[in-house]
Amino acid sequence: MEPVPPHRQQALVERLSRMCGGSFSPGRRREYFISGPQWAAAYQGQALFYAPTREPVTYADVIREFGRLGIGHWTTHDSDVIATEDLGTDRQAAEIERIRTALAAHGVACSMVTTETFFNAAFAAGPAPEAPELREYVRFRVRNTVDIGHELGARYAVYWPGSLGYFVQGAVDEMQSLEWYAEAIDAACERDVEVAARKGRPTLRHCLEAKPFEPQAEILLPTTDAMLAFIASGRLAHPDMVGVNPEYLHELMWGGAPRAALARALLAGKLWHIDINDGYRLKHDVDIAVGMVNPLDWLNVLVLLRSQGFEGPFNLDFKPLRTTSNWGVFAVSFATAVDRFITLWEIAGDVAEDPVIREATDALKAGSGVSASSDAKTLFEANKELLTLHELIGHRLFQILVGLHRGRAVFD
Ligand code: GCO
Ligand code: MN
Ligand code: MN
Repeated sequence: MEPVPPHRQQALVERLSRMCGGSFSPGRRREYFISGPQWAAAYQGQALFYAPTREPVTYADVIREFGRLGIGHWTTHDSDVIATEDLGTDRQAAEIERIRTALAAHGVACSMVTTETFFNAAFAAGPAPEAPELREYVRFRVRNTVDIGHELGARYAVYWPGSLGYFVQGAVDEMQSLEWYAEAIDAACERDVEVAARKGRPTLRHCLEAKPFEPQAEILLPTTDAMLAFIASGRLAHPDMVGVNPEYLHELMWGGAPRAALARALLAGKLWHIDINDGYRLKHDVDIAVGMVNPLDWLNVLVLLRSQGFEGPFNLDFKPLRTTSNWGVFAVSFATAVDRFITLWEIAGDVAEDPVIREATDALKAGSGVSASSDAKTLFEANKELLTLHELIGHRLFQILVGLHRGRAVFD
């Protein structure tokens, strides 16, 4: 093949994207409760061993591009859009006005706000540090995020405790830290009750997000299950206002089954928000876009969510690859991530309707009809052939994922 000079490269990517097909219109994309994070779009490709590969982008760029793509919701950290030193000041109020204008101009709604309590040097000792003045600063940040959320019309607030943990054992008192972290969440909820009443708005849904490792060596609340236990611990003043925001990859990172983790959150009535992405088990937080690594697992996750009536928000918390250009972040990363999600969501609908899966599932539940009370051997024999359906269901899910159920020709 001939070399592709720089000025022809975007056209090539565009032509090959069109050849991929399977993309949805912006209007269709807007029918789903999908949100795009400011920080994901603005991620410049940097990491500990990686220099940035992309130019900075502003929230105005991100909101405009989300609007154009049909990503109807936008999410942000407080400090993604307001300089840390401006938080809580008149300059914040002016910036919020500009953000509202940008959102309205592009038909995008702010669905969720989140507090950055990990990046700034003030959080060197995490979001529940020993010094009272640092904890007061954390409370200021979460209260202020609640204010921002109400100003921007959000319905959700997310908290990822980030560095709630330690590098060296014994330096941090786990019990005390967890109690202090509960105080920060209480401060957010209490502010919310006040502001919501003043503004005549519903209170926000406060969602805790866990990650098993990074950025601390050991994490105090590493999994969604740990978050559920924290919510139920009796330490929170408003446990009814607090739920979870599981991130697909974060459950995979500790070796868990994301679908089972989501099921446990659903059982507890606390699944309120999800970060959607992909990656590998027992590895670091690679934040690959949804469906690129584990499409079959994702299909099963969506089958569960659809069957339980969970319809979002689905927050695209991924990192566009470092090899993707600024232009490619919107033209390829976000566009294809949304389209893969919608495709998997629709295929999950096919699973629910599929006659093979339906009959197999019903048959398993009907059992053999043989009553053999405590005779284990007879009970086993009576169900033996029926249980073979488990493997057939697994095969059928594969067929549905690759479209074989729609009559794709078999290979001779
Ligand atoms: C991560 C986390 C974050 C959080 C965000 C919202 O992997 O870094 O998932 O992206 O979701 O801070 O609280
Ligand atoms: Mn996340
Ligand atoms: Mn992540």
